[in-house]
Amino acid sequence: MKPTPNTRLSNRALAFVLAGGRGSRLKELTDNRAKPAVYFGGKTRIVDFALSNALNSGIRKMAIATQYKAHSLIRHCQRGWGFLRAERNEFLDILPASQRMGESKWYLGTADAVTQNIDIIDSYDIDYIVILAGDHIYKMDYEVMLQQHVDTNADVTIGCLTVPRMEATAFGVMHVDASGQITDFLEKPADPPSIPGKPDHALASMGIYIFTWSFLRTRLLADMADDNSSHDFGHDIIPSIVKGGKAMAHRFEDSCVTSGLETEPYWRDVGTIDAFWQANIDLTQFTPPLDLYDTTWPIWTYAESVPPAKFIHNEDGRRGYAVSSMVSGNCIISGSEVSESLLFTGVRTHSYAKLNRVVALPDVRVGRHADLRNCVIDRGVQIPQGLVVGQDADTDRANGFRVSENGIVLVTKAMIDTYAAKA
Ligand code: ADQ
Ligand code: ADP
Repeated sequence: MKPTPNTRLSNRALAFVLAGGRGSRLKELTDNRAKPAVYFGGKTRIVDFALSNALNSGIRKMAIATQYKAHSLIRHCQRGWGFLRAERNEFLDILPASQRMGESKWYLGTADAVTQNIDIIDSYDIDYIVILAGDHIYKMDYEVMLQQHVDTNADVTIGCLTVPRMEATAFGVMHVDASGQITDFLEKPADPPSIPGKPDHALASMGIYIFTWSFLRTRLLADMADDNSSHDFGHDIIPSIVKGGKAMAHRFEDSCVTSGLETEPYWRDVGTIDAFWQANIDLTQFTPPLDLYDTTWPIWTYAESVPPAKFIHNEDGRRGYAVSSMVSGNCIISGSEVSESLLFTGVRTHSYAKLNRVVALPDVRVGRHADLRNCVIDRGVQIPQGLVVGQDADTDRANGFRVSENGIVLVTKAMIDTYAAKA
């Protein structure tokens, strides 16, 4: 019998992750790190979702374009993704903005981040490029989308999902015909057009694009020479292909990965403090909307080798416990109550402290008798003894903490330093 050649399209594709944006709506959480490097879900960082999706889809060649506050992102990628082996033709190439093709020091827009690396991408010898944002939480099989791209002979295939119409102002919004071809594309419209027959919903771009590399390459060179272009996929490249080429919509429902636990397709842009807090707290629910325990679609990350979480009585017999919570390795819950909270690696809570609906990033220390509710505590913050957070917004603001629109409190190291200096 004749052997069958490997026809998986993912073998001939590059995943190109855009990770250079500022993500300023996450406020002080992105003061020192890019949004894709922000922690999520107890062990992982946001960028691990796009990279894991690529790996789980069978894509072995990956590149990540970085620029803004890239240090911890680069360190994370080097440590966590170093297991890819160049000799097996698998890699994650880190591409900081560095004046390769054009004159500019920075990537001007998302398309420019690809253009400036054309020579490097050529050297990868790939047929397809899967452009991804490094800042969304979801599980998706890109092989399914690649197959659609090839089957429909599209110039570009764009991942899309249905969102409430009023939220669509933050997205590229499209109209499609019966065949799925995009007939109109508006980047972040003030008054988003709705889906025919669904007045309260719009079809939004997920910022995921698949191109045949030779096609995109030609387009990018033309775009580079266009002084009127902002060199951005959403503003320039996509609208021009919709007008003069074949742009196809790919529905997220067709390729989203579920373990069976998720009741609907899960995709989140955790771009605000409120969205970030909610998506993390949601994971502690009895039936969470996103299954992180799905062994068929693991989310890969850099994991330190640490001892297990520990729960202990204090000397007075006060119990240390956590309920409806996720507690990572190297946490010690000593004589304190933790509920509906998510604790990242290495969090320590001391006697008589109470944590309710708290997202505590790695290495947080919570002093005795502290009472924390509805808050996000940044990495390494030492909460002083007896501090109360999340009960009165005016007090929290007076203490120098940030209170979000929905009343979620953000506490960072700099804020605690200022607070401690005043006390
Ligand atoms: P936005 O998310 O607003 O809209 P953008 O700010 O361009 O678009 O960010 C997309 C991704 O590119 C992010 O991961 C960001 O970090 C990165 N990025 C931004 N500027 C960059 C640069 N100069 N160099 C490298 N990387 C950069 C986009 C689309 C919309 C779509 C939404 C979906 O434009 O049409 O609906 O994504 O979230
Ligand atoms: P409290 O929570 O009462 O303020 P501690 O922080 O001193 O008290 O911790 C109480 C217990 O936590 C210790 O007796 C020990 O069992 C455990 N513990 C604290 N730090 C460590 C550590 N680095 N490694 C292992 N166990 C520890």
